[in-house]
Amino acid sequence: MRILVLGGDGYLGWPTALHLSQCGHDVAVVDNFARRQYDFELGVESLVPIEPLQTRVAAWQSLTGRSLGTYVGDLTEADFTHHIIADFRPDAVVHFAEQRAAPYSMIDRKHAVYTQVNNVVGTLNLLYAIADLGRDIHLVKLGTMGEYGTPNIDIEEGWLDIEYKGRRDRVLYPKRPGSFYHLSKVHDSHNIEFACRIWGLRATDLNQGVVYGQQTPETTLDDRLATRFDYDAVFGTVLNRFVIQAVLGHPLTVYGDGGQTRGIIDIRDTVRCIQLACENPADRGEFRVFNQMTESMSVKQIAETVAECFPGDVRIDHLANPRVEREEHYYNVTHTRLLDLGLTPHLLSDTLITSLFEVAKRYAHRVRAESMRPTVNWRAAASPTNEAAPGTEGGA
Ligand code: NAD
Ligand code: USQ
Repeated sequence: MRILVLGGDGYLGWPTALHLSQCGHDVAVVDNFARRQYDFELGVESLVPIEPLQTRVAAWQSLTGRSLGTYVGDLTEADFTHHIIADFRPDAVVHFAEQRAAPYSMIDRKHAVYTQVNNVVGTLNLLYAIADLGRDIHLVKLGTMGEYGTPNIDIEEGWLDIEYKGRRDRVLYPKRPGSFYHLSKVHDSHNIEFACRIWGLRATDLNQGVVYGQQTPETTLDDRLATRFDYDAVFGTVLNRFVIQAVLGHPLTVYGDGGQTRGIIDIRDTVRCIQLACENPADRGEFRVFNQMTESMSVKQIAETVAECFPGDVRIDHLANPRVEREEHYYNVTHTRLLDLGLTPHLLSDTLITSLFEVAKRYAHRVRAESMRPTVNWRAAASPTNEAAPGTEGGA
C-alpha cells in the first residue's frame, strides 16, 4: 500500500512510518516541525536526542535499503494539504499531525485557540482534499480515549445503541473531554463522521489511550532512528515521567489522590494497531471507531508499579491536582475490535519498565529538572500570568 504518515516526525509518527516501511508499504512522511518549535518555546528537549528528519530518513535508507518520501509543510494550509494527496496518491493516510498536549492547550487563550485551529482546520483541509482527489483513500485518524471522559457507564467503541421513550437509535457515544486539546479531537471526530456520511469517505478514528515506551524494533536498529521521549510537565505523559523521576531520585508526581484511571498502551502496540487499521480498511461511507488501548490503570497504580520495579528507593508525592478531573470514578472500556483484527498486546510489564529505566539512565544527564513540576493550571482561565507565559507569542 501507499501510506502517507502525517506528523511523521513526531513521537509516534516516526516509529509508525518505520514500521509500515518495514512491513513493505510505500511510505512518505509529512510534518511542519511544530513539535520541535514547542520545545524551543517551552525551553525543553526530548530526553533522547533526535536527529533532523532528513538524517533519520537517510539512515533508514542506508540501513534497510527502503526509501521514505518527505513533505515539509503545514496541514492548515489547504494548498499544501491538497498537494500532498495529489502528489503521493496514497491508499491510506495516517493522521498524527496535531498539537497533542492537554496542558499546552490549557496554558492560556492563545494556546487553546492555536490548538483547536491547528487540529480542526488541518483535519478539515485533509477531508476536503480526500473528497476532491480520491474518496477511496482510507483516513486513519488518531483520536483519543480522553474524548469520552470518565462517564458512569461502560465506554463503547465510538457508537452507543440507545433506547429512549420506547424508540431505538445508534448515536455517536456522548463525549465529556477534559481539556481544549481533547475537545479538538471531539470536533475532529464529528467532522470526520459527517464527511463519511455526506461524501462516502472511509475513516477509522483510533481513540488511543496514554502511550508509554520509547523503543520499537525499528527505532532500536540505530541511535539515529530514535524517537523523541518527553518528560516535562507539558508534553511528558504520566508513565514516561514517572520512570525518569524514579531514575533521578525525584518523587513521583501523582496529581491529587491518583484515583483517576486511564487507558494505556505500549508504543510497540501503537505501531501495530496502525498497521492493522491500514491493512483492514473501513468500508466506503463507514466511520469506524476503535478504542486503541490495552489496559486500564489508575495513576496511583502506575506510580506503584514503577516503584515496585525500580531497583532502588522511590518516593511518591501527591501534588495538588493542577487539572480539573475526577479522581474517583467508574471506568470500563470496550476494546475488542483491534484484538479481533489480530493485535496481541504487550501489557505493562517489568521488562518494559526495566528497558525504560535503561533509556532514562543513559540520558539522565540531559534532564532539566525545573521542567518537571507542573505549571499549567486548568482553573486559571485567562489569568495575566498564563497570558504572559514565556514564548506565547511565538508558539500561538
Ligand atoms: P507529537 O507532537 O510528537 O507528533 C505530532 C507531529 O505532528 C509533530 O511532529 C508535529 O510537528 C506535527 N504537526 C502538528 N501540527 C501539524 C500541522 N498543522 N501540519 C503538519 N504537521 C503538524 O505527538 P505524538 O505523541 O506522536 O501524537 C501523535 C498523535 O497521536 C496526536 O494526534 C495525538 O493526539 C495522538 N495521541 C497521542 C498519545 C500519546 O500518548 N502520545 C495518546 C493518544 C493519542
Ligand atoms: N498525571 C499525574 N502526574 C503527572 C502527569 C500526569 O498524576 O506527572 C495524571 C493526569 O492528571 C492525568 C493522567 O495522569 O489524570 C494522564 O495524564 P498524561 O499527561 O499522561 O496524559 P493526557 O494529558 O491525558 O494526554 C496524553 C497525550 C494525549 C493523548 C492522551 C490519551 O499527551 O495526546 O490524547 O494521553 S487519553 O488520556 O486517553 O486521553
